[in-house]
Amino acid sequence: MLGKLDWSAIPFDQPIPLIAGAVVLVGILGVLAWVVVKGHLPYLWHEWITSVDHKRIGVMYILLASVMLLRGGSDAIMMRIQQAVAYQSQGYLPPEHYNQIFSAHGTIMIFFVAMPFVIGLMNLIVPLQLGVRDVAFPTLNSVGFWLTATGALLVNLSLVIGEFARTGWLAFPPLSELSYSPGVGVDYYAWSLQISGVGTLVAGINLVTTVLKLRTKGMNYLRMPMFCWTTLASNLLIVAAFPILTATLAMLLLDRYLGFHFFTNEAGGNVMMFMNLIWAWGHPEVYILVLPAFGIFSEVVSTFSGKALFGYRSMVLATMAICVISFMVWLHHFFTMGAGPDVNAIFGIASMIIAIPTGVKIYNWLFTMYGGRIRFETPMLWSIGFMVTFIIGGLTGVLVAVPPADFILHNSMFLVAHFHNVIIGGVLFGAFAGFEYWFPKAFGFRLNDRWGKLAFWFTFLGFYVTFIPLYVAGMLGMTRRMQHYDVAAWRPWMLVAAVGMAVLTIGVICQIVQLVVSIRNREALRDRTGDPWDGRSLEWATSSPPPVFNFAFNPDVRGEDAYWDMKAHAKQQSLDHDAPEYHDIEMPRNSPTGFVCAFFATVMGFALIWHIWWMVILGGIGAFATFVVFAWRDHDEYVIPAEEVAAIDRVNLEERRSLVSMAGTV
Ligand code: HEM
Ligand SMILES: [Cu+2]
Repeated sequence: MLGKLDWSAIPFDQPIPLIAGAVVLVGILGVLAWVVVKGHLPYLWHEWITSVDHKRIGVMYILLASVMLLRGGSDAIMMRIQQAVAYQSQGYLPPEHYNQIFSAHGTIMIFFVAMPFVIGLMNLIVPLQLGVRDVAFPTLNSVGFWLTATGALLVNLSLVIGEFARTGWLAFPPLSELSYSPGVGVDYYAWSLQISGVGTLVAGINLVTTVLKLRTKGMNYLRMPMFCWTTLASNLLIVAAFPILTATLAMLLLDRYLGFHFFTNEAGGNVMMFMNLIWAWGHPEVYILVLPAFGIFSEVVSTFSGKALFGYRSMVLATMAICVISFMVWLHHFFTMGAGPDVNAIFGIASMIIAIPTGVKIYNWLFTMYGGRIRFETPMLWSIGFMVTFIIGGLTGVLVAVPPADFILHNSMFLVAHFHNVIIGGVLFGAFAGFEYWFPKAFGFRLNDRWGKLAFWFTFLGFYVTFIPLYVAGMLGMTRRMQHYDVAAWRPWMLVAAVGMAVLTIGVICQIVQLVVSIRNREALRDRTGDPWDGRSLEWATSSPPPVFNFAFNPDVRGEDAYWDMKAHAKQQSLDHDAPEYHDIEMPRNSPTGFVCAFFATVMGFALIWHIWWMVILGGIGAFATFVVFAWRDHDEYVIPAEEVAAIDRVNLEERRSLVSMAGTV
């Protein structure tokens, strides 16, 4: 009846996950009870859960990412403590538990922190920058988000029911095959990623279509803000790469569930096939994450330098070059696995070539700053911190892309330092910069900048104190994923790294404090202009937060300089229009499709993990039926009458006009 599920699935003998699980459960129940008692449930349901508004969905993505950052972060803290104390001792974590932690940490950080963070920011901002009302497929957008949430939920469920994979974040066979991992850990891993992967693919298709098809009048490709370009590049990579991940995981699952032999060592299976496939997805994946961050830095650097982006066209070219080349270097992840010197050399050189367009970007940012009037606001600090940090990460990348060097550094702590260097210093700093920069757009008030700056400095310093020692330990021969060790020379570096982790944690706490303090002082921090940073692209041309329909009129972009002119023009247009003629606006209706569909996907995923076949069928039918019902609906849009649009827009214009004339600028 319940497949493999019985009481032994709950780890009664392990206090750490049990206590953590209990705390989280009490927390969730507490929030839920508060929501119900205060009567917020209808509001949440109508305004958020069923919302198909790209801005709301973007915010929910970012919320999911932030919560998961705390989860993935606590795993990181546990690992750093373990490696600090596990010198000539077992440490405080049993080995199999440690293995689960590093696997869950990597999986969560990539799939449920970095991905939803950048997808959330793209969702929130790109339609605004393009001057349009929504993404191409609003309901699908909601489905995409909720499927991502399903994946996150399943991963966290493994904390208390069953176990998580002990195979690392990419679940290499043969370790992930049934004979070496007979438990449900790998199944949790694979089904969570299958389900959230579908969500990501859907989001990717949506954003590609939005950028290609839905630009406002006059917004031709070479007038799009840089963030829209990097969004396009990143989502093209999603559309091309995620099906590979889906297929690879499907094959692994066939091996595990039905005794196929795609990747086994016997019966004709081939492990190298897995390596090729997973990295054909995995290498583009790191650019899926970092390209949107590049876009954010471009926007932030030009806004806070008070100058148009230097070398806009070369930036576009560099972005698309990275997009293409990143698909041709996957083999550098297994130089050591016997492809031979010729193949290694080709892929080594191809990998290093990516440094060229990346360098172009760095120079363009520097030249944008050069001669500008730089304002060191928090988003700008993250951007400058990024430039310094990312150069180090890129250089160490070029180093490991030299095959002979990689034979020494592969799977060492040096590698761990490299990819954290680029992912934290690139993607996470970018996410934070975007968060600080666009927060006032999403919520109508700024974040407290004292706490923001403190958060930056602690995170920045903490990052270096944590990861520079890992480079050293790697060069001293320490391999990755060690539960304990006996080499005295590594010990001091592990201790320093643990101290660094503490500093990093203070940075994260500052950010939480910043959020709390800012929400409490939101009246004082209120921004009525809609343009608190003197921005250069269209998202600043509407009020903050924007009305559901974003723009009362589709902005008309004219002129060659797609940035400053465009905004000045857009502002002028919306401010000077004396008696504009408003029209009815049709907007997509809210829909529970995404949420209901994700509910059934969760049921189905859980049932698949535990081999509860009747429940699998039930979940599958439920999800399918949801789509059928959705496809059959009669009313998919509602009309906002012209008078209502006019009323909303007049209030916004009044606010903006009075403030603009007060400031004496346009
Ligand atoms: C010039 C740019 C870069 C070069 C030449 C480069 C090169 C490499 C190479 C050769 C490896 C494999 C090393 C080994 O397994 O021994 C590697 C690993 C890795 N890189 Fe990079 N990299 C670059 C930029 C980036 C960026 C921008 C990111 C992320 C946003 C990134 C994320 C990673 C990750 C996550 C791994 C480790 C995967 C694993 O084995 O778990 N790299 N890099
Ligand atoms: Cu790579």
